[in-house]
Amino acid sequence: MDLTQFEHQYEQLARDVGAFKRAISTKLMYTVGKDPVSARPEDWLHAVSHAVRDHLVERWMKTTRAQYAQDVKRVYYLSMEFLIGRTFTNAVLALELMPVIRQALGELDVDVDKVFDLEPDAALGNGGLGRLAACFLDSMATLGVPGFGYGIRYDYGMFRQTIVDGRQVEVPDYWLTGGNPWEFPRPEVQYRVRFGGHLEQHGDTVRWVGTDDVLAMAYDTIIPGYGTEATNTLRLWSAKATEEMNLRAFNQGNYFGAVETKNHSENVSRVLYPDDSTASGRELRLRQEYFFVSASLQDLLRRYLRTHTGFEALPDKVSIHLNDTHPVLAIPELMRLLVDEHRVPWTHAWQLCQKVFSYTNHTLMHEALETWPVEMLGRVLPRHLRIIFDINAHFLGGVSQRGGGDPDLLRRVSLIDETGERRVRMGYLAVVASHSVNGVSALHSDLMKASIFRDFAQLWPERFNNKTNGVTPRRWLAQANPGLAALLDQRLGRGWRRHLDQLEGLRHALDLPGFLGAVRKVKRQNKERLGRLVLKQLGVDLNPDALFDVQVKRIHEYKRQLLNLLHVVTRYQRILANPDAQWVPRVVVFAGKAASAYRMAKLVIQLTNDIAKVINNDPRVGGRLKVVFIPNYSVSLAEVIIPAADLSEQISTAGTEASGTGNMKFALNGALTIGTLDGANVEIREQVGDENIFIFGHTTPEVADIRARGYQPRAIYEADAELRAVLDAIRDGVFSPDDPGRYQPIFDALVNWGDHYLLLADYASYVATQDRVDTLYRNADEWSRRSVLNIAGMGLFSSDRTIAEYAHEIWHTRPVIVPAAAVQPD
Ligand code: B1N
Repeated sequence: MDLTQFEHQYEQLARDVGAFKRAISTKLMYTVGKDPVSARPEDWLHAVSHAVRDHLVERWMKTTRAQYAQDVKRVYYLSMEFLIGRTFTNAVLALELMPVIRQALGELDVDVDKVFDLEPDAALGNGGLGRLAACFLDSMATLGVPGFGYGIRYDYGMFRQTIVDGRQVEVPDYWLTGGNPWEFPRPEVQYRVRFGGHLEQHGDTVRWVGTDDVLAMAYDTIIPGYGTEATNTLRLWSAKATEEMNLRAFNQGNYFGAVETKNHSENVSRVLYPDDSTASGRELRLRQEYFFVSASLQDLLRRYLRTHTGFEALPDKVSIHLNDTHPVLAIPELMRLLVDEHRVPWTHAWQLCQKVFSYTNHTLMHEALETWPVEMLGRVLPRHLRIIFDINAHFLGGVSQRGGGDPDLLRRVSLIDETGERRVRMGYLAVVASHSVNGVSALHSDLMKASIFRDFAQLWPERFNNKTNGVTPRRWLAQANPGLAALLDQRLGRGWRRHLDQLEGLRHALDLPGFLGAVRKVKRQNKERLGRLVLKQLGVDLNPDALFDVQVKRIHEYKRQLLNLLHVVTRYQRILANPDAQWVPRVVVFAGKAASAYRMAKLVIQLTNDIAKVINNDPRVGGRLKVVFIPNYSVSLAEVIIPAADLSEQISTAGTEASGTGNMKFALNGALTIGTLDGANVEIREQVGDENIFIFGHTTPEVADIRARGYQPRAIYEADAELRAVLDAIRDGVFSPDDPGRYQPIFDALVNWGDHYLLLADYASYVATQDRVDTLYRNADEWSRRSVLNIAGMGLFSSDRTIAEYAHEIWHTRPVIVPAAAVQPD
């Protein structure tokens, strides 16, 4: 008798489980070197990771072979940051192996969830920019785009944030302690990267000599695609001292000196700069940027030259994407390699550059726009400075030929800022050398053309375009929110993982009996999951029926966590003034890191913790308001926090947040947004409908107008009694009785020093909108309906859509065709 399909599947599962049990046990013994009786959970994690990795390796090799056979155009995504987070669950889901792995580990008597939770995050990034790069890798693989990530293998990733007496204390993140089962060291792939030295001119040719060198060694990580065999590579560079550096010093008999020099040269890949949207301006950072860019370009040229002679075909086979200005030294480096090493004539080399490079801008914040002192660049990279001067002369020559009668134009667009200490403007260099310059949301791309690149947008309007950011639904829905994913699978089938616009289908489910209740139940379970974490970490008990109001992101003045706190204190004072009213219970959740040198951001963290302490322990509040600051925000923490949110706080001053991607993750998980018309919030509103999002505050032109007219925050403070009471309480030490003057600087920043981000101007509108939030939350069905309409509208914000746009409109790449899997023999 024929077996039914179900029985077939069951038999297959049993076979797979058996095979994985054997594979895991083998890895435990022969790769990890542990006896099952003494293996720690960490050992099991390594064993099962290696077992899963083997499956990816087969796909990886197949993809690489197909890429060569089809001579595809490759995209190189150069980024100082890749904020990957954990890999294990992601890999298992990509292989559709979760049930098999769970059962196999269960049968081996391993506590599955405990083991999953042991994996350290790969935190090789700061925030949105680094996480975007990670989502892009996932989407490139999923779409079969032949994409390579190139970056730095930092020994220390983003610092671990601890909170001591309410204050942020940074702890180093040595994430490689337990070994990294996902990386493949490639000691055979090493390039020499040169620093310092001087130039010698020989007729027409320039020689760069007398340099201090360091080696860049490759480490590869497999990037699996979802629902495809296509698999890509993230190649990260680690610094190693050169042989001659070792020998020279050792031979002089100075053993310790030798080790010191070696350490010094290897410092270049030691640690991630913990700055988000602020410039760092340190020489080591410049060296890091050049280090990974030089190794990457040598590597990709070598790969190209393996199958091509001459550089004629380079633009048809290679696209190099610059993730912000951090990798912009790739431009003079490509010129150097082509002109100095491969003897390509300058003009031809420059044409190649312009066809190969494209650039994404991620911020308009003046302090984050990279410039390097001419003096420093000339010392660290003399050849590159000379090339930049030559590019500038060639470019300015062209501009003056076009005329236009603006005598100031040349000074304004010059790659060298001559006001004060001479500096190289890296953003301008990127624009001049690229065929495409894009912003990351519609609003940001418009503002970019009107502000920082205004003159260039007039010179070359065709170069500028928008690519609104997106997030990968695999990690941010399937992995982070298995409850919601299961519900979507029931209603819509499994296709949304690759075709997120299928979420539109939820509109038809709104009136199905029980559907809104089921959505609510999932949300409640996610809130309970977060509640358990908060209880364990902070000892604070959260009521899962309360409205979970969440702001998690880097701490920065422009993101206005402080405005959120002004509302929290307002609510606190209202509860005290009117204790018998029917308050909608709220839990206000904060998380996020402050750059280690950013005083004001650190003070905001301390204020949050001080406010939390007072409110959570005030018996008069009676649990109707709770405030928590969850330490050490990270990708893996975000995966727990975001699915538990009812309300998503996206409240930056209009015109300051380039896009935001947290805003998309929250809405995708059914949170309603309270936000300004900033970044991608504008497009989120268009997708979900004005009725289903809480928009407040001044718009970008209004902000400009207020500033132009001479903004007077003190007048607002004096006119609004409720706001005044809040600010006075903060100033007078209500939340810092042990140190009453602690928050005077915050009061001053808002009331006396100009309130640069217009918190006071948006306060009344924000608080009134929070009242509307309460009103809606009282109507559970209506809230859930709008929550579903948010999910339904998020199709556009898949990073698959974003990457498809980059691939078609900027890179002009086609997917690699990976031959379908051969039928597995029994
Ligand atoms: O890039 C994200 C956007 O969604 C955010 O709005 C934007 O703030 C973020 C210097 C940055 N812009 N600039 C940075 C990061 C590190 C650093 O050292 C600047 N990050 C962003 C993705 O587009």
